[in-house]
Amino acid sequence: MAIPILRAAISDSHVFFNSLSHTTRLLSIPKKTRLIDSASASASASAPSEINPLRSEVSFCVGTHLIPHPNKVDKGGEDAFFVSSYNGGVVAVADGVSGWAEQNVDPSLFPQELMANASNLVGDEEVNYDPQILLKKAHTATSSKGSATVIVAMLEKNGVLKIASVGDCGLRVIRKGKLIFSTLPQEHYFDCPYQLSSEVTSVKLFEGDTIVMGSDGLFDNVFDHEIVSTITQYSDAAEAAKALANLASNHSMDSNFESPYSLEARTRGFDVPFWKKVLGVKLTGGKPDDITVVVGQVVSS
Ligand SMILES: [Mn+2]
Repeated sequence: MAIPILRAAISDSHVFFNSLSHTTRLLSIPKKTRLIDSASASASASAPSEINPLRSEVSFCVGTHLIPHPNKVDKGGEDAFFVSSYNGGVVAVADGVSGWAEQNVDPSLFPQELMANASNLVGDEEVNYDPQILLKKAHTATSSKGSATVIVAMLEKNGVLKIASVGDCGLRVIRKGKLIFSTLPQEHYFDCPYQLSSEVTSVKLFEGDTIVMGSDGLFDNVFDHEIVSTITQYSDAAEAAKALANLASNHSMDSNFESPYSLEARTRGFDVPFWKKVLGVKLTGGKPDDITVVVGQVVSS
């Protein structure tokens, strides 16, 4: 049911996922049998569409692209993500916290296992199409040591997108060439003890809308206006995701680029030493990181 697109947690399949970047597109998300069960609270949302055939249903057409940190190419980096065609489509990104490497823990294992578990649990009856419950159950099922920032978005066929997020992975919604929704980065990690106090955010999407989801490697290096202009240039979701990832990668290695990251750092009082400032040196530059981009186009299904 779910199509996990993860870098491998098993070393045997490492090579398969080890390409510098990979692009996967669900050209058309296969029709799924509607989940009908008595426990489903979304039954009220799904039943009327059966009665009213004129109501259009939507789903995601998804393109993805991942570029690992230049120093972590051999292992594929510490981001993980999955895409599922369940219901209107489910997309998720997790970014492992690198600090675990100091304790001899591979920081990539936790986000990979978390995403694999989430991908397996997408259709779970108890998850009931709630991204927060999905994260909670996926976390409970994860045994790897580590922590991550994570975002999950689930599209219902009526166009309601439900988002749960911990940390600074983000999501943007673009409608008719304009940014109409943005998640706010949070200061904490998805970690033990599990805390996800934030509520699930819902956004109503319509055919023609595009979502851009990514790890901080995207949002630290690419401004929202660049995301919007890139999205409007590409009709193909996979090409759009690749273009955004490449833009983020180029900016991340450009020490002169005034990146969202460097602006934010200066806002928070981080800067080059005073004696350098006197010489006209500014804190600039992108931030090298793993870069994951998921582009979802809302199409009628
Ligand atoms: Mn990151």
